[in-house]
Amino acid sequence: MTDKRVLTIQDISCLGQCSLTVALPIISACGVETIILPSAVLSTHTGGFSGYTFRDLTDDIPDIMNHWMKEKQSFDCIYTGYLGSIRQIDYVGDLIENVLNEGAVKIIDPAMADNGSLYYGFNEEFVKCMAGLCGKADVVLPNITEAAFMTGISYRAEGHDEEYIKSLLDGIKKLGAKKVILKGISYESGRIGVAVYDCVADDLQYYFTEKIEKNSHGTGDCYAAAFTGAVMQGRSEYEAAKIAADFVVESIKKTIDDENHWYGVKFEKVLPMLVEEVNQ
Ligand code: PXL
Repeated sequence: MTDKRVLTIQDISCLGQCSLTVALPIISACGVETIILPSAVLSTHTGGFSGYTFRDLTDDIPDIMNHWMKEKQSFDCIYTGYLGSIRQIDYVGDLIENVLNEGAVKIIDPAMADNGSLYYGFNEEFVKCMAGLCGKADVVLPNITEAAFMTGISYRAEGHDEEYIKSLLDGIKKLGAKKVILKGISYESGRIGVAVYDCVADDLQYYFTEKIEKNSHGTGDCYAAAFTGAVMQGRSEYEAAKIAADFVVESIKKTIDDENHWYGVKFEKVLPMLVEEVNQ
């Protein structure tokens, strides 16, 4: 069996424990070769810092892709996270067409919103294009806010019920996605979970963990990276969703007592547990 290779395209936020600076170490720790395509370089992420630098690398994306094509390099999975513009979303479509092996897994994390609001710099048009990209995915990993934006269903912070969750899942299915991992579901206080929905088989499962009352940045990126690593190592989507959830909860716990560490989570401390779980 040849080893699997994942291509991930996201920004580099030099400081901030998100996007590529978490995807590369996490997927690599899972034992999976990780090819990166940096879409931009920022001094920090945009969620709470001000005055950050921003170097747009959009124009490099087609050149990088063309070089890989010339070198006959192709990949078993594409995993996309934070994308900075509609043009970048279009280029992801080109990468899907041109540098994936037959049967490659397309994992799209529509990282663009949380807690009921879009991240700085995004608008309705971007949401529409991201919804289009999600329609091409094998697995989409939205949180409740992103699912609400992409389906046009109103956002509910908590007090979810199954009817609400199923309407979001059905909306994402209608975009064309094959599987949905919907994050941030709250059916009872003190518990939070993910829905793992197979759109084709119409099969819905849940996994719940304790809810830690802390708004943490970058946890969606840690979740998607751990999920991708686990799936590439042959775990089912449900197992991968569970492994990723436990990884994120432990990462938040390792961070919660350090009030200076507000910008991300100390996922590095939990990599040994992740590696063990993925390889069990
Ligand atoms: O964690 C998502 C993310 C990634 N990259 C950048 C961000 C954010 C969220 O705010 O600002 C640059």
